[in-house]
Formats: sequence, C-alpha cells, structure tokens
Amino acid sequence: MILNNKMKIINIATTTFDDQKPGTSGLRKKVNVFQQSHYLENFVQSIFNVATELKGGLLILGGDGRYYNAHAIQIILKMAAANGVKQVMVGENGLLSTPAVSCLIRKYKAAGGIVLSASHNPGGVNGDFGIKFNIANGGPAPTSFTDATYEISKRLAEYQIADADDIPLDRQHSCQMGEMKIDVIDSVSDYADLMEQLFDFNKIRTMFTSGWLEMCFDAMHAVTGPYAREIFSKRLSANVDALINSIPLEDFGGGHPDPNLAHAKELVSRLNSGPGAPGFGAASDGDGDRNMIIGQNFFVNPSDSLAIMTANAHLLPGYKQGICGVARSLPTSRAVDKVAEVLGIDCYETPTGWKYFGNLLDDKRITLCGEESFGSGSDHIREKDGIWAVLFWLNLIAVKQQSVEEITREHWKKYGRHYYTRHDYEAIDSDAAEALMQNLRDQSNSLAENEYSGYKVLLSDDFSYTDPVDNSITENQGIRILFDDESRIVFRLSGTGTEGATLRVYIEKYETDASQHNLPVQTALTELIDIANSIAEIKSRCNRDQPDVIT
Ligand code: VG1
Ligand code: CO
Repeated sequence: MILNNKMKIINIATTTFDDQKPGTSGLRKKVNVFQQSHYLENFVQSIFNVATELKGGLLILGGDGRYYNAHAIQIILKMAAANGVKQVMVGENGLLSTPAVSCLIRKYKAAGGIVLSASHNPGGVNGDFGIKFNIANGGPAPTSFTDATYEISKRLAEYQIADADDIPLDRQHSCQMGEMKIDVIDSVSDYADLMEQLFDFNKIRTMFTSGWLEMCFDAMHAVTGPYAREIFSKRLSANVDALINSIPLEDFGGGHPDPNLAHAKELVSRLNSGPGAPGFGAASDGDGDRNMIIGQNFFVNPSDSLAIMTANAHLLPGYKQGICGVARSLPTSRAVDKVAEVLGIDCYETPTGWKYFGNLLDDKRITLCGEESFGSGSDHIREKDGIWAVLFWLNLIAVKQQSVEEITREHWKKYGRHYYTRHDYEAIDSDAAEALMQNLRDQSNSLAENEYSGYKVLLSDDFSYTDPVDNSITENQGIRILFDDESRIVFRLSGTGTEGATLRVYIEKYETDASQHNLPVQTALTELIDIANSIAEIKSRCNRDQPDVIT
C-alpha cells in the first residue's frame, strides 16, 4: 500500500478474462458481464498500462448515461488517481457524448478520453454496457492500441485503485482525489461553442423565429437531450415542441437508441402527420455520434447525406474554403464518389469504424467522412457527430431555402441516385455466420465474369485496406461484389453485437435516369437482394426467412 497525499492506493489481485477484445467501437458486453468482479477494472487497468501518456496527463471521462455509467465512473476515477493521472475532467451527471469527448480532448490537449457507452445498443440492467478509449487526437484508439490492451487483459496480475470516497457528479465543482484534480464540468458548453464556430447560427435562428421551418429532434432518451436543449432550444430558438425524448434515462425508456426508421417511430409519425407537421426531423443514438435526417414523408439515406454534404459544404461558414478530400467506409454507398469525381478531390474507401478515418483527417487528406450506419463527421473533431450533422442540414436548408426532399432530389438529378439498403440478420449462430463468410471468401476470387439475372460480376474480393499514412494493413473487412452496371453487394459480420453474430448485407444500385428515381427502395433492389441471398445462401445457412432489421 502506498500513501499518496494521504490517499491510500491499493493493489488488488485481478481476475483475467479472455473476452476483452474491443470490436468495431470499444468493448461491448451485457451489463451482467461487466458486473463480474474485477471485469471492468481488469479492462481499465489494461488501458492505463498501454496509454502510459495518461500518467501525469489529463483524462476526459463521461458516458451516455446508461445503467452502470455512474458506477463505472466512480471506479475509473479511483483507478485514474491510483495510476498517476494528473487531472480528470468528467461531465456533469457523468454525461458526455462521444463527439463532446473528442472535442474536449482536442480543446484541452488531454492525453486521452474514456467514453462509457454501448452506443446504439439497448441499455438498462438487462441491456448492454460498453467502454471505449480515445487517444490524444480525439479519435478512437487504433487497432494496434486495442490489440495491446486485449493482450494485457488476458494476463494482468493486479490493478491499482485509490481508497477514496465517491465524488458527487450532480453539480459542477472541482476537488482533489489525492494528488489528482477532478473537475466536474458542464457537459455541453464547449461542444456547443465549437458548433457555433462552424455554422451560421443567426441564419438558422431566423429560419426558426420567422416560422419558416419547424423541427423535431428525437434524443431517444439518450445523451443528446442536454445538448439539443442548449443548442436547438436556447441558442437557436427552435419551436417550443422541437425536442422529444430529451431526458436521458438509464434504460433509454426501454427503447433502442438507434436512429433509424424502425426505432425512431415517434419522430417518424410526427413528421408524417400531414398538414402542420414539422418540415425537418432528426434523431441521434445512445452516445450522440449518429444521426438520422428526415423530411415530411421523406427519408435521407445516410450515404446520400454524406454525398449531399460534400457537394454543398462550401456554402457553410466552417467549410467555405472547400473540402480537400472525403472518405467513406467500404459498405457505404458510392454516392459520395460521384461528387468527389466532379469536385476533383480524393475519395478514400476504408474499413468499417471511425478509427480508420483518424489518420486521413490528421494528415489533412480529407475534410468530411461518413458511414452508411447513420454516421457523418468532419475534421472539426475525430468522431462522427450526430448534432453536427443536424446543424449541417439546418444550415444548408437555411441557405438553400429548400426542403429536405427538394435538396435530395436535386442532388439525385445532378449526380444520379444510389438506391441503397442494408439487411441485418441479428443474433444468428456464430458458427453458421463464420461458415457463411468463409464460403463467400472461398468463392470470392472465382465470381468474376459470372452473370446473375443479367448482372455481370466485375470484381469480387475480401476487402483489405492499406492506410496511406502509416501503411498499416487491415484485412478481411468484408466481401464485396461489384457488378458491371456499378451495382454492389457487400457482406460482413458486425463487430458491435453482444449476442451470437449479426450478418450485415449491403446492397446498392446506381440509377442516372431521373424518371426512375421514385421507386420504393426494396423494389428497386429486388433482383440484387435475391442475388445476394443466392450467392451467400443466407436463408438456409442462417435459418431465417427475413432480415431482422432493414435500413
Ligand atoms: C456498427 C456500424 C459501423 C459503426 C459502428 C459504431 O459497426 O456498422 O459503421 O462505426 O457500429 O457505431 P458493426 O461492426 O456492428 O457493423 V456506434 O454509433 O455504435 O459507436
Ligand atoms: Co454511437
């Protein structure tokens, strides 16, 4: 036992675990897995052992408010004190959105940040919990880091924790824990100030106060409620009924904090309620990094959203100098590629997960990036950013004086439309899922030239990515099949689920003829959906007739 400024530091013999390998975005498990003795501590100590820069440095700490958030914060504070962290800034009530953590790391030059969230996964006692670490650039830790924590977590002998009292988190204040300073800070203001630098708040405010546009934002009882109140209601004077589900709850009110048409039902019905309905709707996920944008009876596909942002960024104050390049994850539709071609800028294709955009942003190769999974962002931070995307659209609407639907249709007319869908088969048997992927991998090199219902395969492979900045190689990122009419099918397994495996099938078709831009998406893609099923033998191998979720 060591005495540090009258604080006892205790070394506790840990239990090692062999399942603490972070997935696409941090470590996610059922709450009861995290509740096992030493489980959280074993993982957190592994982070401290790898991120040695935290010793003597500043740590940003917060989460999405789900069940176990408050408990985990107290443990992490005590472990930070015992591991020699100099200062921790923690969000009031333990709340910080993922983009806010990224913003704070950069603004205060922190050594890193810990976000407690399982993002879009359900919460509550029987739900999921998660933890992710962000490095000094504000972005998710790279695979080299998460691989190192995983190795340590399997063989750690003990962890260090301070014998100290819990810190009140329900008000802003500063205090000491031994030699470590703790600041409980306003979760919102720094982030809101950054947003004000990027967008024309006066113009957006006038749009609201003149009554030209009403909005509805669904915070899904997750972390963005306080952010939305400060930004949309206070700073932008949006209509009084603009916010729904804006009180963060430990179980998200029993909902699934995933902003899509299936889970944000209340929002969708508000927007589709006929005359008097708001003209703009948006939702965000558990930790505030995703966004869904909708108009009246109109859904903006996230891949289209990235393309539209890229085509119009120069119209907004924060991006008026134009953008230097863009990136999208492999399964994201190629709508943004068409815009990049016209703008004459580079377009990078990366594996799934925000960590792959970090180097491209740091190296100033790209300004905007996005994923089909309702994620978009820019070089203002190193995470995807839900509220930022909403503000981007609001600012664009204020500049163009057009509806969400008009902006999107005009875009399709100019660049062509990428019909796009993702079919998820959730909680399927892991062995069956692995076998399905292996079967695709085995076939992938021999599919070229094959023809399916008139669609000829041009290229087929298992996607592998070489980072152009550090030359690191990431393999087996998904099977992609490209057809000669620019249609594409991508198959991959999710890295964020906590039950069995989830197969994601991504399907897209490019259509330049504007008279063909009005089909229901699933109808436009019927043939390709059938082709995907027959090549991968989904129904028989997964023993499912239908996908569980279609987005
Ligand atoms: C999913 C999405 C991916 C996203 C990741 C984290 O990963 O597909 O695009 O980056 O979630 O988002 P996967 O491996 O399940 O397909 V978040 O908002 O949940 O942190
Ligand atoms: Co998220």
